[in-house]
Amino acid sequence: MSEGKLSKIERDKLCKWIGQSVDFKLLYKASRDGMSPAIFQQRIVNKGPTVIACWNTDGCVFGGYTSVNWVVHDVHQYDQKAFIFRLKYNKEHSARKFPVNYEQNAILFKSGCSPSFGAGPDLEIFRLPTPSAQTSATDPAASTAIPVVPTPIGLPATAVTKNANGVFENALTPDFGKSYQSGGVTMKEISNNNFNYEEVEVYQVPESMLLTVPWRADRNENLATLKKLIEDYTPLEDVGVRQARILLIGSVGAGKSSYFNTINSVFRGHVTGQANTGSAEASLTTMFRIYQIRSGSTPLKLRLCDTRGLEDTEGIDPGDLSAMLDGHMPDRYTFLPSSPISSGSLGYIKTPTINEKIHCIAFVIDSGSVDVMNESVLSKFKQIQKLANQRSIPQVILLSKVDEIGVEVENNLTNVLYSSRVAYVVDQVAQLIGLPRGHVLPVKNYEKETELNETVDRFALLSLQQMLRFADDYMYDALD
Ligand SMILES: Nc1nc2c(ncn2[C@@H]2O[C@H](COP(=O)(O)OP(=O)(O)OP(=O)(O)O)[C@@H](O)[C@H]2O)c(=O)[nH]1
Ligand SMILES: [Mg+2]
Repeated sequence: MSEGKLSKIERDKLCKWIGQSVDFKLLYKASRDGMSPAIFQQRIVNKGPTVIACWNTDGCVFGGYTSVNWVVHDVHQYDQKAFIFRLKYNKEHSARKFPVNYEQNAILFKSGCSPSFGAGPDLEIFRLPTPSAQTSATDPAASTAIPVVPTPIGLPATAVTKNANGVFENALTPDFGKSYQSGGVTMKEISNNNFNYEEVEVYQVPESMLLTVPWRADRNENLATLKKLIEDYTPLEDVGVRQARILLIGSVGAGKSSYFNTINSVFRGHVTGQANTGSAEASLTTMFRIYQIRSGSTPLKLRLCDTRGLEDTEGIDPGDLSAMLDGHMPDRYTFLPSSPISSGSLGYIKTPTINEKIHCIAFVIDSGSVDVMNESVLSKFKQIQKLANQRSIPQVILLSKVDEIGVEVENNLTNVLYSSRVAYVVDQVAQLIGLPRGHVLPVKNYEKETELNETVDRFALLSLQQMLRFADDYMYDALD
């Protein structure tokens, strides 16, 4: 934004109060447009969230924010996010936010009047002069772009005109604190009760999808450190687990095999596609795979277990679930329709050790499917959770395809932790599955890329490390 009088500091302050980083677009400027109900109506109605800022002749800067549309109406509009603010007092920076108290009276824009905040009104922007007050003494030459014809004496004014000094004079007596929380501050301490303006501006502040504060704090470690942490990972020695086993389970096409490929790529140093991935009606993965991952030639002390899609009719039989969790299912076991693995099946592991059991379950869920999750998949998740809880196996949600949540993430993956839409989906999926939000791990898998990307690697490693911590919890539990 280049136009407009708000400084960067002032805009940043407002963004912080609004709770999002926003793009300010100048809609109205008194010195350019004049000051009348008609022009305000023309410029600010139906423009979504707006900031109105006033500069008075004492060097006070104050105004109001609303997150809802201005509409011309006889009754107040509801807005729980509205606030009145002070940015400068007598030329000094003195920022203070006064949130709305009675949301139902947040804003009002009556026909032929000024837009106002609160039922006091707590803040009114201007007041048309009464017929007797409006004289031909106003300087018509001072008003510019939209010329205001001086009102003949005796007729109601239609505008506040500039005086010879270019100031818009207003006699206002707002009743501040009626609908907004004054916190003991008076209107005098905001504006000096001076409503003679050098400038008034209105900005459109379209809701951005980016938060100013991340919905989850990022970790400090750089990529190399995160990688090293996983390379150095060793399961709790005393329990006899050589490699932590993480089970990837979810719907057809959720990104289970792609997640393995992504982790494998990070440690191989280039994008690999060892596991078959793609889209098909039925699951592409037909076998239970217990993947080994190597960093150079050294195997990591963890394994990722890939499975067939859950909703598939030829998919995982309920009887297979407990066999998988308990370590009876061998690597490369082919899932059979309505025929669960049994002790007679080829390779069946009769007496699995704790090393062969699952130590952490990752429900792999496509971000785009959270709203429309298939009932049968959800009930299978619940079934698995029940089995997992009986065995004290920790569970997480790998929220895959996070890049598809919105353009702000698709264009720049580093926005994941700042995207309000990602935050919303994280909340939604945590509720749906019934796990704490901290157990939801957003990831973007390698799919179209041919080269490694630091941010993709970062989220993949963060998720893996979190799962290893949960796997450790399982082992500590087994030890106690
Ligand atoms: N945009 C995007 N696409 C992804 C992501 N992860 C996976 N995909 C794509 O989604 C499709 C399915 O991915 P898979 O990894 O095969 O899914 P799966 O869960 O293993 O599926 P089945 O084995 O068939 O049950 C593939 O076309 C992937 O390229 C991701 O994070 N972002
Ligand atoms: Mg697969």
